[in-house]
Amino acid sequence: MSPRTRLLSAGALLTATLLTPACRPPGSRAAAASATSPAASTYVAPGAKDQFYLFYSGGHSGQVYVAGLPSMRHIATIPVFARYPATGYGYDEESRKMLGEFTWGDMHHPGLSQTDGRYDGRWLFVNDNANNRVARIDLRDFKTRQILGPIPNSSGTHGSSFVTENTEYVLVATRFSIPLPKGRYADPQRYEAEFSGMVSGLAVDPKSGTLSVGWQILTPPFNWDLGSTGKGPSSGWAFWTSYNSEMAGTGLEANATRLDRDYAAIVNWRAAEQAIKDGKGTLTGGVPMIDPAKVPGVMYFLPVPKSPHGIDTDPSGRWIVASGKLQPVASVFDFEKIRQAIDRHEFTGNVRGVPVLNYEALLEGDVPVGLGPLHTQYDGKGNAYTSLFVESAVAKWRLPPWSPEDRKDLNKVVLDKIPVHYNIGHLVIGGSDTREPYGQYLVAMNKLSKGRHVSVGPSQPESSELIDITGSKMGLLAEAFTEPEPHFAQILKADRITPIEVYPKGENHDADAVWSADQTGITRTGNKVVVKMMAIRSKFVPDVIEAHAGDEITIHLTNVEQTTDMIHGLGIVEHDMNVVVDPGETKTVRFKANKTGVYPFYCTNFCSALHQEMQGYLAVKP
Ligand code: RUQ
Ligand code: CUA
Repeated sequence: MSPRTRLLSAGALLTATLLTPACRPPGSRAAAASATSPAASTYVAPGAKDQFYLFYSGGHSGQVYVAGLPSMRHIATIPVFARYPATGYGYDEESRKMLGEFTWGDMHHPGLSQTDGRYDGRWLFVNDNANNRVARIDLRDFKTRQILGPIPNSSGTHGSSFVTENTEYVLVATRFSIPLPKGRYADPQRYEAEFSGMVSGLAVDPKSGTLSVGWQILTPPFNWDLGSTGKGPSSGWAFWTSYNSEMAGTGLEANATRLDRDYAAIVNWRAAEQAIKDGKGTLTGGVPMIDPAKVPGVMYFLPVPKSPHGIDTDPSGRWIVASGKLQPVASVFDFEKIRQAIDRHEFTGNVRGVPVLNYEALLEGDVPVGLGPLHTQYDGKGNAYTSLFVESAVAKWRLPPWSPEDRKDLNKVVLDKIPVHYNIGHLVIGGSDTREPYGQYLVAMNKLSKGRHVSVGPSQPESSELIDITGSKMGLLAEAFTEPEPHFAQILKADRITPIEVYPKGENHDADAVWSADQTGITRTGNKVVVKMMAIRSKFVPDVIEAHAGDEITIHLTNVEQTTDMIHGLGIVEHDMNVVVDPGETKTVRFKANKTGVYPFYCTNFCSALHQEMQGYLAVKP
């Protein structure tokens, strides 16, 4: 089939999908009957625990949500890019500083840290498409420990967070292009001439996990989309799709879908790293930047079907699968052939000095998976699973090697299809991006739920579905609300990590921590009042803070408990202040006492039978 006929049939099938069984009305008898037996396999009895963590991005809520699998129960919220009074995040000095000038973020793709191509359970990295940041969550305590950014020379970190095999880097590509350096004005009508995109290598400190911008690669103003990192034969490489190879500055809906092919970037990140070491970068916005036209070997372009979205490396690292959302196929490329073509300089031309590989020569096959293919995940047993946005389904298909028979009609490698409700975006299989996927479960993260829950008004609840992938046919097990706006997720075996539940006293190096009543106190220097306060069941010491209007008040609050789940909060009435301290933790809050009067403060986290008595006063004199 030529790309054009493919497109035509996509259009025809699109109309047909409106009538498919995927849209069977919820609550129909068939649905109710089939729901009884699978329920047992997702049932986690009281006192029993889930087998897996599901970390899913909260989109423009800016948070990471944690659910257990297979129960799909939401068990935790990890605030990252937005304040969250439930844990006091964004109120104390440390987290306020991390959040900086922004009150929200748009999180899309969480990525777990890896060692030797397997999840090591140390960190979870997440991106903020809106404010060009990437954050690191420490899985030792499930807390956000760093927010890096805004990343220089970058706009829209959508193409992240892709972690390399040994967490050398978190790789980021830009969704938007801008005139460089950042802050420079250029007429958007001069988009092609004036705007640039960027691929960034964020270096990860192997001990602390601290992120820093290592290097960048300048790109044409394509809109970079999803990506993945290599392993095995593709170790040291990374891949992104793009749309808008037309380089249209405005009216993208029409102007960025004119050409039949867009480009995927094939990036040799080890070569980029080496080029920087060899001094081939130019300092731009404080970051060494590589122009791939001047430094050969770091970047290549591979044509892929029109307006692609996902590009996913299989667990062996040999097969690279790109999906064009406007064509009903998953295109499979053999990295070994890509590598050979690169070594032999078999290019069809170049775009701005970046060599272009030969699509026809490198394509292993276009698998007719269905309509609106977005993302592909792997079970580690030779099968791939592609989400079909338009068709509201997941297609299961077989990776190469294919027999000559298969090749004659690749419909034969499509093994199964299951409807989802509705319009699936991402899907996730535990460990799909590692050498050893867990298989077992697939979670479909659906974009629209259209009446799958009791109505709560115009803002329809989001819905994700748990699918059993252990058999030859996929089986729908359960459906659950997932906080908006879910994008990608990661699944981690629960026994892979042992989070701490108390901060050991010996580890608290805060100079202002206090552990007994005699260490607490209030000192005044000019109009600065410093309070060292202790929280313990069920009191604050001291429990009266005297101040004058206009004073700057700093409270260092230590929770001296060393017992699991003994958490205290400090909320100050009419002061927009709430800090929460975990056992053994010290946090600092700072604010202006600019109102005279007496303002109660109290413990906001239920801690004991006398929790209600845990209170005090901020007494402000004129
Ligand atoms: S994108 S629905 Cu933001 Cu992850 Cu593909
Ligand atoms: Cu301390 Cu409630």
